[in-house]
Amino acid sequence: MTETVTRTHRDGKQQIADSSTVEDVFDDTYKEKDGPKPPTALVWRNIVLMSVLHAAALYGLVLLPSASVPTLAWTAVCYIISALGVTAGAHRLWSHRSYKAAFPLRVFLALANSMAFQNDIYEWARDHRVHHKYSETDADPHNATRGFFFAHVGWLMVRKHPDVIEKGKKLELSDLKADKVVMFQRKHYKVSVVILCFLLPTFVPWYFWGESLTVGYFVPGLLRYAVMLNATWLVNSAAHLWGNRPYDKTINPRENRLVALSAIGEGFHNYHHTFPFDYATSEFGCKLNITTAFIDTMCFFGLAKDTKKVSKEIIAARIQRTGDSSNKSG
Ligand code: ST9
Ligand code: ZN
Ligand code: ZN
Repeated sequence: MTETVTRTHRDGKQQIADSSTVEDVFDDTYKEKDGPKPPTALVWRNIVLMSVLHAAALYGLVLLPSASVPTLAWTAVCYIISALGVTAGAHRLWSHRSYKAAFPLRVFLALANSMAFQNDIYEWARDHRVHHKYSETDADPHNATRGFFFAHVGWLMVRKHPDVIEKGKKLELSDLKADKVVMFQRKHYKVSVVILCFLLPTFVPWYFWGESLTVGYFVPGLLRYAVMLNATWLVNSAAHLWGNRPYDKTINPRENRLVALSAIGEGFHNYHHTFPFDYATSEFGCKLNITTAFIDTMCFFGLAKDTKKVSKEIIAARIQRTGDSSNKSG
C-alpha cells in the first residue's frame, strides 16, 4: 500500500509529509552564529585509520586480478548487502521512516548495516536528520559549503561544529529509541562490525572455495568496504555540487546519475531533499535504483508496507514552481 499525506508548510507552500513527526524537513529559521568560526580540530586517529584503509584498498585493487570468479561474485554480494543496510535501512527506513518494515527485515537490515560499518543506525540517523533539517549550514555535519573534501570525508577527520551537536540534541529521536533492533545493534555495534564487515567477507571465500585469506581480507573485505564508503560519501559531496536541480533550484543538492548508480539509487538528491519522505528517493521508481526494487520486493513478500510516495501532480506542480527547467520525463 502506498500512502501520501498533504500538509501546509510554515511558509504556505504545500508539501507532502509523513503523518508521523520525523524531523527531516529543512528549517529555515535557524541562523548561523555571527563572529569567527571555531577553529578546525583535527582527529589524527581518524586521519591515520582512513589513510591506512585507503592504502589497503589500493593493495586490494592490485590483488583483484588474482581473485577467483566466485570471490569476485562474493565481493559484489557483500557490496550490495552492506549498501542496502545503509540505503534501505539507516537511510530510507530509520532516518526518514518512508516505509514500514517487519521484524525479520529490520534484523536483516541491521546486520547489513553493521557490515557497512558507517556508525551505528542510531548515530547515522541522528546525523542524517540534522543534515536534512540544517542542510548547508554550520549545523549540518557534512556541510557542503565547506567544499568537496570536507563534505566527502573531511568531516569524519575533525571535531564536529558545536551547532551540529546542539541542534542534534534537540531532535525528536524517540522512534529510534523505541526500536529494539536499533538499540540492540547500537549496544553490540563493535563486535557486530568485526564479525560482519571484516571476518565474514574474509572467511566465506576461504572456507567455501579455498580462496587465500589475503585475497579474502583485501578484496571482499577492505576494497569492498572502501569503495562502498566512497560511494556513500559521493552523495554528500558530488550530489551536493554537480547535477541538475529539476525540483528545487534554491537548494544545493543535485540529481547525479553516476552517484545514483554507485550508491544503488541514492543520487537523485535534489528530489530527495525536496521530498525526503518518498521511499524511492526519486521520481522514477526503480530506474538506476536497486534499493527501490529491493523495498518493492520486500513489500511483495509482506515484509514491508506503507511505502510513502509523492503524487505525480504534486511533483509536476513543484517542478513548475521551483524547478530549474531541466526536468526530463524519465
Ligand atoms: C561514515 C558515515 O562513513 C557516512 C555517513 C554518510 C551519510 C550520507 C548521507 C547521504 C544520503 C544517503 C545515501 C546513502 C548511500 C549509501 C550508498 C552505499 C553504496 N546530534 O561524534 P562525537 C554528541 S562512518 C546530537 O565524538 P566529535 C555525541 O553523542 C565511517 N548529538 O563528536 C557525543 O555526546 P556524549 C566510520 C551529537 O568529538 C558528543 O556529541 N567512522 C551529534 O566532534 C561527541 O560526539 C568514522 O570514520 C548529533 N548529530 O567527533 C568516524 N553528533 O559525549 C566516526 C555528536 O554525550 N566518527 N553528538 O555521548 C568520529 O570519530 C567522530 O564522530 C568525529 C567527530 C571525529 C567525526
Ligand atoms: Zn544531502
Ligand atoms: Zn536523506
